Amino acid sequence: MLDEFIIKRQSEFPFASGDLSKLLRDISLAAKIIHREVNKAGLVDILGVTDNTNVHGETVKKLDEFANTQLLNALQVSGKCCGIASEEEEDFVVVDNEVSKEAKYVVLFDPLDGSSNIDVNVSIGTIFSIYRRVSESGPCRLSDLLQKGAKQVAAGYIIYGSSTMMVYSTGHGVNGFTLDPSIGEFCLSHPNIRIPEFAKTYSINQGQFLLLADGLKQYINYCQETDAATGRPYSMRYIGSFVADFHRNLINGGIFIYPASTKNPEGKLRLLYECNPLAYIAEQAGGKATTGQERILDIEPLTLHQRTPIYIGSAGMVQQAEAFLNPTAE
Ligand code: P6P
Repeated sequence: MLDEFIIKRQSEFPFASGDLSKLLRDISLAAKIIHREVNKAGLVDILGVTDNTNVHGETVKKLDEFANTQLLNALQVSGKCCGIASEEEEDFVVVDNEVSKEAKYVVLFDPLDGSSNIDVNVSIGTIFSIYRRVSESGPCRLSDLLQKGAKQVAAGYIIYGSSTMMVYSTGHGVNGFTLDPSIGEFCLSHPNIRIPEFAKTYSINQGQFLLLADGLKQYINYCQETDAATGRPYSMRYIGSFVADFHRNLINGGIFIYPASTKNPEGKLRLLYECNPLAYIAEQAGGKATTGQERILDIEPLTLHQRTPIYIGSAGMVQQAEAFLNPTAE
């Protein structure tokens, strides 16, 4: 069970206070509540849209709002988190109740990634990222949240699909837990996940092909050429839900690309609460995650909701794509 696993892992680190363990358990509890609503969406009035738009001008789906509220509530009473950033919140949230204001962790999350797929029953996910605060004490500051991904102390996601799985790392490998609804527990189902160095799946929104840089067009053409020795043509798989596309590649191998384009000059996905946590998981599983030029986890963030291009998945495939993007690189 997830709780036992967290406590066992904590015991392996004599200086662990148990705060991170409790934070992970609080997130997993919020995930179980979100799971319950996601899995009855359509039966109750939780599909569809609210009257609200978020900081990005996107219409907020009812389930987005529900998931955001569940995670905010869980973290505000956790006592282990002093600050929060969410895709659904324009500014960061200072958690300054008596038990939390001196807490040593901050959490950033996308409460329900892939929300455009909610109403058509396609897998969606919650993504989270945890840092130790950098400010000494007092209310959480923006600088506590604007840390580069390499400083994460834990990160993970919950995918609400054919089953609900929680996949996370605290820097010592990646483990996957599948929710058994009959007992309401996450059970260890995928110990020590490793991503294959190469595979035969690439994942990109092919509809944007004409908007892409020449090097990336050449890489996509390379994926489509016939070459028995390298198993090409690869298969193109694109769910349109980052967590689902990433999870498939984590388990089977593959590369996911959301690039810069003339439509999205900075890419579309968010650095702090989408790309950093999944880049952390990818690297912990032996994979790679870059912007096509720079390691995702090395990017120094400037704003909470900044975007970044991302090439993530099997290390060998990311390197292959980079060679097409940077033909003159040594
Ligand atoms: P496009 C979902 O809306 C999302 O944020 C990610 O989960 C997904 O990978 C991406 O956008 C899909 O974007 O432009 O291909 O529809």
